[in-house]
Amino acid sequence: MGENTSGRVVHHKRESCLSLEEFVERAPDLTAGERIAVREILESIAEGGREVSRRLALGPLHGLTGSAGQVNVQGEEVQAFDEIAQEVFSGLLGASGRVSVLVSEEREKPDVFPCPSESFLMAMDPLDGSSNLAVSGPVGSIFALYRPGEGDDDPSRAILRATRDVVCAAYVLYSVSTLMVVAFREEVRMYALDPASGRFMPLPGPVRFPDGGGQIVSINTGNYTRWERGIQSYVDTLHSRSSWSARYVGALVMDFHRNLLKGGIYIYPGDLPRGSGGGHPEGKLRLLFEAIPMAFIARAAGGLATNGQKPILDLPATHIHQRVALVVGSRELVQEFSRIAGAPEPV
Ligand code: AHM
Ligand code: MG
Repeated sequence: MGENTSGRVVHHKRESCLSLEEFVERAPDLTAGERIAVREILESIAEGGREVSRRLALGPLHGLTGSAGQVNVQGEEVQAFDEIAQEVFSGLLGASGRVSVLVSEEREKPDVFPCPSESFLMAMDPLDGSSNLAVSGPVGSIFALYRPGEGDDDPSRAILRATRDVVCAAYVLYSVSTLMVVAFREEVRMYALDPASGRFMPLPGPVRFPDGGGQIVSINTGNYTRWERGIQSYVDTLHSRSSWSARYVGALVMDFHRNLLKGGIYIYPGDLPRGSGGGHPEGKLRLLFEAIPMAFIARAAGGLATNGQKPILDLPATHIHQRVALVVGSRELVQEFSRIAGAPEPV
């Protein structure tokens, strides 16, 4: 239910909407205890999303659009909001008693929290695309939830071993509206924040990439001369066509979300150093904080994700802050990319 632009309340078809609680209730392969834990974690993410959304809206009034003057473990400047979002989410997830190990793009080492009962390991990027804040552009928060393995007390090793056992992934998109998108193995659902009640209301679903795969390509072509030949060939091929659209916001959550709803592909390949620019030979994005969660959501929505060689969800994780090339989107467009770029076809 919601209000349309004329002030009239819109009723979505009840049967196509699932509350967060109902969605967790029908998620596959969870024990009764895990189901409760997952629901509480998602409620913490919703609460954090609401708080971050509220503070982002006030950002320009508080002068919070630029750099906090610190450097994070990736060697990048920390925006003030990166740190705020980190504190908001780690505070709520830590207090939930359901996340035993939390790794974050903003922290070099894992946070470890006491957990009395069923608990999960989590990786998060608390605020992705934060350079967009300087222009009030969209940003997002990204999460993946892993089932702990047996007998590994070292938190870093535990999460690296668990990355192939994603239970649930989610993102919060802060844009014209604040949306929360949640995926279990085979289904993706979407929720919109009602600022008046502070509640995330279910939208009709499930969410799937549209039939045919779409025509949108999101890639930073400013890096063209730094790419290997296969990526250049792919972009050259696009330019010889009449029917495709380039769309690139420079915030993964926004670019992915548009492509999920409209049909498209997001690509951030490795790029070689040029001149004084450092480049990202292994890719810019991080396996744990960005690639795995988006790959899991894409697969649950009928799409695919690869690093150009292997499916993202099959890659071994060797380091918490490991970077990776990312190609993610509809099945049709990722398969086409692989054919043209000369990469093995992802399955
Ligand atoms: P961040 O984690 O430092 O915010 O960087 C990740 C972001 C992605 O959201 C976005 O897709 C990409 O970096 C944009 O990079 P570029 O500006 O090099 O195109
Ligand atoms: Mg990021």
